[in-house]
Amino acid sequence: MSALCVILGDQLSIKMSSLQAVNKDVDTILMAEVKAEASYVKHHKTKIAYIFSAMRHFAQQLVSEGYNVEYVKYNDERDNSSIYKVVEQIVSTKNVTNICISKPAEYRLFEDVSTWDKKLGISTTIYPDNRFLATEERFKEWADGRKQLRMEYFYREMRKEARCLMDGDKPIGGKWNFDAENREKLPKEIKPPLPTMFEPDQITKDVIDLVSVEFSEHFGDLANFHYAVTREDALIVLNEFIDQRLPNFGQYQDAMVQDEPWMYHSHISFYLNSGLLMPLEIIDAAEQAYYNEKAPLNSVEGFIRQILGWREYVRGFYWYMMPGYTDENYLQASRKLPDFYWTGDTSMNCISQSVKQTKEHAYAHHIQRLMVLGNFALLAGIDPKYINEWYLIVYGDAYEWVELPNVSGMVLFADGGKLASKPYAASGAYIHKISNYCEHCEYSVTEKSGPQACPFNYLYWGFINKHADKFKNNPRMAMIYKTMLRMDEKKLSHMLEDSELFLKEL
Ligand code: FAD
Ligand code: DLZ
Ligand code: SF4
Repeated sequence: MSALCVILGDQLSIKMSSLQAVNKDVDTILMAEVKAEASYVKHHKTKIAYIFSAMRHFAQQLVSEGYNVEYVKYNDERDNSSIYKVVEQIVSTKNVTNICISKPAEYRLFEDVSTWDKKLGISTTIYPDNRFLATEERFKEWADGRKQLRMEYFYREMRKEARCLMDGDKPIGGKWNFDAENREKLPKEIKPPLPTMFEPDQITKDVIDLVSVEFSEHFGDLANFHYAVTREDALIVLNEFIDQRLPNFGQYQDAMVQDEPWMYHSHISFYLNSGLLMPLEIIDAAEQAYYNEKAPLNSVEGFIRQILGWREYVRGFYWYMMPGYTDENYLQASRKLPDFYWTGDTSMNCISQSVKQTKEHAYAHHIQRLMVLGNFALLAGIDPKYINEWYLIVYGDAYEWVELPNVSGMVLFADGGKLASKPYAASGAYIHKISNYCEHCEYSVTEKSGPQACPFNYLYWGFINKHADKFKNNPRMAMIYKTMLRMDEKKLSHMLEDSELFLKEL
């Protein structure tokens, strides 16, 4: 008996369910850099470099722990067009009696792996993906029969089950959610700390050279690659976040500042989504910081909610809705993606900042993704298929299980409200309230129409007007429609005209 255990590029944890079944004496671990995974979308160069380098480092760790590892590099001679192709070759040349793998995180690859045992004629065991706290069955049990799925209620159950920030059966502090305290602009005199950065070692340098040649056509820069590529270094990032940023995380969670990509966010999503870090250890570290009086409750609760709440919720939601969720387009948006999503060349400073930082780091923080880039796509009616592809390409933490619900559900309202109760549409005033981008912009955020007016202002009312039939009866949108009805007719028609003209020229 000898098993072939396949470890995918986002399963880089010694605790992976598939590895628990491995007998080091006889079994082989397969890891492979393959064309299909590296190019099913044209991933940001930094994302590929990160995954390949983290894979190579993890393979080294496995070898040092006594595992028998077969590692296929991108430019090896053999056919590495897909994971299946590599597995097929090994099965045909070695005495493999069965295959094991943890469930791939994306539906596309899961569907493929599900056909392996038939195609190869040997048993393939798919173990549950244990990089999450809630199983798919747990989510389904919670979701089945509910009129509405909402993160907040799922999160409360997760808090109770994980016994996290609980005082008996009540939430610590008497509330489940402290967001009301979490919406401040960053004062001018405060400068966020620099993120934790690592000098690339030889493995990373080799990979960067490979990516520069093989993926030269892909979006993004590589010059500033500074990410952790081992669990050891990812833990340094986590610890520095807990010490230096978590205390301010809540307060400035929504804030955006000119030329400050990192703010008080944790920058752990690359590591969490590829297995270098596991969710419970992060949640425990944050909770401990609260008990040790190193960070206030509004920050700790707000941060834990992102992981125990949002991350678990979107992942459960993805598997609950797939397949089919990729085709949702409730608002029938059909516009192509404007070029400035790739170049950042636009006079809208908030967009230019967010795109240029994305290009440089394969990272933008949540509010840039949601309220700038996402909000614009929603207001402008960009087709979900183009904007989903864009988000999947440009972020180093992007996998369909997390990208798709955030984009189609949270940002575009393409699912008609299955994930969120209302669209996150906002005018320039919102961006102005939480950032200093407008101070550096050619447009005027206070002007509502005319050549100097901030495009978000008239696009917002164009959007509200266009979708009145869909939203006017939504209780959370009622105020907006009342405001529109009370608006001076001339003022409204100028904004609607500007909106139409802008979209025509886009
Ligand atoms: P922090 O702000 O420090 O948050 C801590 C952690 O919480 C994150 O690392 C992440 O694991 C989790 N988290 C926070 N918000 C969410 C959320 N909405 N959904 C799931 N997990 C969350 N996150 C991804 O990991 N991959 C994506 O492809 C992705 N695409 C997004 C697309 C859009 C349109 C939006 C609005 C959000 C998206 N997010 C995505 C969620 C969020 O923006 C990122 O997780 C976050 O910016 C990563 O940076 P950070 O580690 O500094 O996060
Ligand atoms: C993202 C990615 C990339 C760029 N390359 C590889 C690869 O060469 N080999 C591999 O095993 N995994 C890679 N991955 C991660 C997979 O795409 C990921 O496992 C699936 O999308 C499931 O989440
Ligand atoms: Fe963005 Fe409008 Fe502010 Fe310019 S004025 S930065 S376009 S919100």
